[in-house]
Amino acid sequence: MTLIRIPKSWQLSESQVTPERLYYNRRRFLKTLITTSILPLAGCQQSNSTNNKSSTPTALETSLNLPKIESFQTNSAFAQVNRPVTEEKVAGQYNNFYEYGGTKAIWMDAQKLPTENWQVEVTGLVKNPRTYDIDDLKKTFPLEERIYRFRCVEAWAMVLPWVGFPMKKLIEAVEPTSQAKFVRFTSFYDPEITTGPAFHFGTLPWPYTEGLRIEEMANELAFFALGIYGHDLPKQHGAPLRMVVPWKYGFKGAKSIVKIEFLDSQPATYWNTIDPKEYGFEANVNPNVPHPRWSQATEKFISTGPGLSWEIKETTIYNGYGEYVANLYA
Ligand SMILES: Nc1nc2c(c(=O)[nH]1)N[C@H]1C(S)=C(S)[C@@H](COP(=O)(O)O)O[C@H]1N2
Ligand SMILES: [Mo]
Repeated sequence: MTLIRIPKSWQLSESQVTPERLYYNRRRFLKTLITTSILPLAGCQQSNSTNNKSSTPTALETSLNLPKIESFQTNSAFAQVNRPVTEEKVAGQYNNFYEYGGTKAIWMDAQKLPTENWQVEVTGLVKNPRTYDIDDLKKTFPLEERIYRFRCVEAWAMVLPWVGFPMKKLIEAVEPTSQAKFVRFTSFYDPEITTGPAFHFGTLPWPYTEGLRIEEMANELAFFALGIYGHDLPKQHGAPLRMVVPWKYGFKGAKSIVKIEFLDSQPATYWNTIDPKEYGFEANVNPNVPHPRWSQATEKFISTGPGLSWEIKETTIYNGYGEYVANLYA
């Protein structure tokens, strides 16, 4: 088996393919992992190997091992996909979260995010504006687990088991007026804490915002995650609440949401403001629409352990979710 170390920048190297190792069943997969050692990931000096049998949790493990979510259903429509679930420690130390830096290795810096007494304001063109805290959300909306494909615009892909609730449930609760056509989602921002990548300091359109058409938000797939791998969201994944829109590129899924606004016109969003040609407002996964600087015809499916490697796979239109969303773009 060939392990490919992932270089710091995506565009640097094309890759070889690792043998396919598919585990359709997450529990079987997790069992397998226990007997398998994990190599440290490239580009992350602080990552600790789990080779040693020490019972002291590593910093990474501490950042991932959060309170279990007490009760959630497994949504049988989304109980598996035709690829293995990405190993938790791989997903948890390979992230995009520009508020904490411009590399994939931000998991440690993201621990600065203050998640206590978090509030999410839902406002704008709605009949019932409301500010929720995280407990309110957990009590108000029945939680479910959904295993979704995940595809970043940079062409890496994973499979992640989210815990949360469908966005349409929030729409039903706040009742948008007929004028509401778009929704803007705003991430936590505090220049003292979210200092971002040094090379862009002061020049980026913070706070991070994203937007959807209201019909996209009402789609069955659109999801708010409060958890992942059965427990609360780790900070690096966008604690305590993030968007998950699996037919779209990952950048459409804002992390650490503090505000949700129903609007009558299309909002300016973070990446779209930086470069609208590279990061369209719509930005659905599509093998036929290349990014101006690279093809989207294939993707790098980050393999489940041991070590960090990938397999080249063909990109699927709407990331494989066409039966749910193609009608939105007819
Ligand atoms: N607030 C905020 N949300 C964000 C980002 C970010 O930099 N800041 N990056 C986006 C991008 S480009 C991707 S691919 C995903 C990565 O999610 P993950 O690190 O949990 O896999 O988060 C998205 N949400
Ligand atoms: Mo991304």
